[in-house]
Amino acid sequence: MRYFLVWLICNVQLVNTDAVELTDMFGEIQSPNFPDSYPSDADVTWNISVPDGFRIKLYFMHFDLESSYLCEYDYVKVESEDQALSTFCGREATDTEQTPGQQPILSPGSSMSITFRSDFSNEERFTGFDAHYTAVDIDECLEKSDEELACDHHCHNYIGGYYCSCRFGYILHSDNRTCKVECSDNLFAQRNGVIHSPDFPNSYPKSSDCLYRIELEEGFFITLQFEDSFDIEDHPEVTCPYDYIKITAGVKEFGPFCGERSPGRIETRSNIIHILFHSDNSGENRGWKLSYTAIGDPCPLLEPPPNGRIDPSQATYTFKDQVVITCNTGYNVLKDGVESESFQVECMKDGMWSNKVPVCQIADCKAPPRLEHGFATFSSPDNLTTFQSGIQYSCQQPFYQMMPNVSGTYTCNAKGFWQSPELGRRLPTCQPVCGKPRFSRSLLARISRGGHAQRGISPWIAMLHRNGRPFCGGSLIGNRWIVTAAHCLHEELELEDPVPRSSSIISPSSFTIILGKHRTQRRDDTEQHMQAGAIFVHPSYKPATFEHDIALVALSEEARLNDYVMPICFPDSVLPKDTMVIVSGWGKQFLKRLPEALMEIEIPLTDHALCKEAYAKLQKVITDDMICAGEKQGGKDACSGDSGGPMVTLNNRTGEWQLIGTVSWGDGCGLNDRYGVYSNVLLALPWIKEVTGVDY
Ligand code: 4AZ
Repeated sequence: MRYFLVWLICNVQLVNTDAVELTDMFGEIQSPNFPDSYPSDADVTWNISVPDGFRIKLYFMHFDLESSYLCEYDYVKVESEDQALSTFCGREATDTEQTPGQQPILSPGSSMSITFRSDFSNEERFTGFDAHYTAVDIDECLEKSDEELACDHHCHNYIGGYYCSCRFGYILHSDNRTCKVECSDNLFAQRNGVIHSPDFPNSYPKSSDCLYRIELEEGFFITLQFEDSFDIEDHPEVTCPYDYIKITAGVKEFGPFCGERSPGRIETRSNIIHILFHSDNSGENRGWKLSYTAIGDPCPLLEPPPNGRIDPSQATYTFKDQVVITCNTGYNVLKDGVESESFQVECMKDGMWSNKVPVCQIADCKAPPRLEHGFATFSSPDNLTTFQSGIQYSCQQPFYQMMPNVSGTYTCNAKGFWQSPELGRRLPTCQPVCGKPRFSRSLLARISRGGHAQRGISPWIAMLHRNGRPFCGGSLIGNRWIVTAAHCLHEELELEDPVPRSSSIISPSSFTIILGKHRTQRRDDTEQHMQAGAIFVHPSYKPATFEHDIALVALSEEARLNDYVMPICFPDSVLPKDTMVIVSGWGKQFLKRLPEALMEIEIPLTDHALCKEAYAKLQKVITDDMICAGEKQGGKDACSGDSGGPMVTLNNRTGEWQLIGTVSWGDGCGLNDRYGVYSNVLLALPWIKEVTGVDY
């Protein structure tokens, strides 16, 4: 009797009479008639299949089959992908037969087939089996030991499958398994460097094609030096079938290289090199590392020029090497007629220097600049003007002196400039010596009485000459200024005129200034005739009151200083009353006669209050810009024609004569209790210095 019965728990498809296809994720299978005894001659197969990434777990809850040697009669056979997993029969396991017991059965893949078979007879009544199955996830990450299928870096399992990912810096290859690197764009443009496989000395990435380009200027030759540590996957018989390194240098090729022997040193003689490193999808090798250098053809040895040097100093120079030629201190680089501090030459690709070595020429200060009223003398007999030569500036003695008071020694410095320890590159000036007449007063007694001055004793005095006769005096300041009285430079004016009008000032061309003058109406050998260039009247001058009766006349040419022509010095302090001063001039004498020659008197300065008082009686005001001098009893006094002339005194500290005042006015001449009135030079000094620029 042949029959069979199939229990269908869920979605069971009958393909033929003895095979059941099961595709659900879980289910139950039972022997026919279960829990009743199963029929004879039963032959049922359950084909369970679940999606990829799952396996099937089968668990028997009940098992009761006829027992037979090696399960020949009745049995349950579990297979997977044509491979028998187990065959069960009986009730309990023996040495030769197995029962499923408590142990679940796992399929290696996603399908399992279970076959139940009974023979034609059963000696007893057997209830068969009842089993459950479920689809269980495969953890591929744990199970894929096969290197071909395992993830290269990270494995991530999920229900029904897995995926691979890569470490930072790597990208997943299209095989979804290996991790490669993007390394096709490495450009090296330096003259030396180091290149190595990715991650060296750790294993290099798989499935990668790395390109390293070294591209230098034409003229360089690149040399590669591989380190001894070299490890690229190879094959005992075939040359580098998996991983390799290949070098292209222009038309030349080097490699492929693989294995553990380093290629060592490779002289490519090329300026452009491509290094290709290929790895396949398997293998764990450490890779390689190289350093490269590039040099060009050498240039001929360079000799430094005499008195010069070359930096840097090397035994050999090759393409692109640059040297700087500099000269020793005091020498300058001379190239094509142009002087400079340094000169650079470069080794070219053809092995020639870009330029010839220049010469070092000694710095030359050239002829020393001219010093007005002075001169330079050379320290060396052959008048050398080159580096470290010396010169000595001097002023025309004794009428000019050096200002500031320095040695006047200059040395030619390394930069080609005359340089002094005190003034650097600035020149001193030669200023007129003031107030030191060659002739000194020998007969003071005579002066005290008033009388003719000695020739040259007052070399600063100037005679203002107009219409054939002297009309005023003045004093030489510096070598081109005369200080005089403002009223001397006025046309005859009405005393009511409160302020000087410019039109009332006489024309500079209408009078002459005579220096070195002594005699009144006869020519002197020493005289120098000068023209006035311009007239400057004190801005506060009041013709009506003679306040600030002082003016400056610019000479149209410089005075030639000598024993008879010398400027007077400026005053430096207020003098006490009774200080003796000397007044000189060609003014009228008593009896209204002109003297034959320059006259001078020595008188004391008058107390300002006393003078004020004396003139108050006459309703005349003595202001602070006026100084009075003279003796109470009268006698010695300046007079008409002396105006503008000097009132001087000897500064005992400096030994110089100073200009204290200029003759201005007075009530009559030499009268008792009347004093001569002079314009105060010290008070006008700021204005004088500003207008003349003279400051010594
Ligand atoms: C004058 O007429 C003049 N006694 C100068 C000075 C004096 C008087 C007059 C002082 O130039």
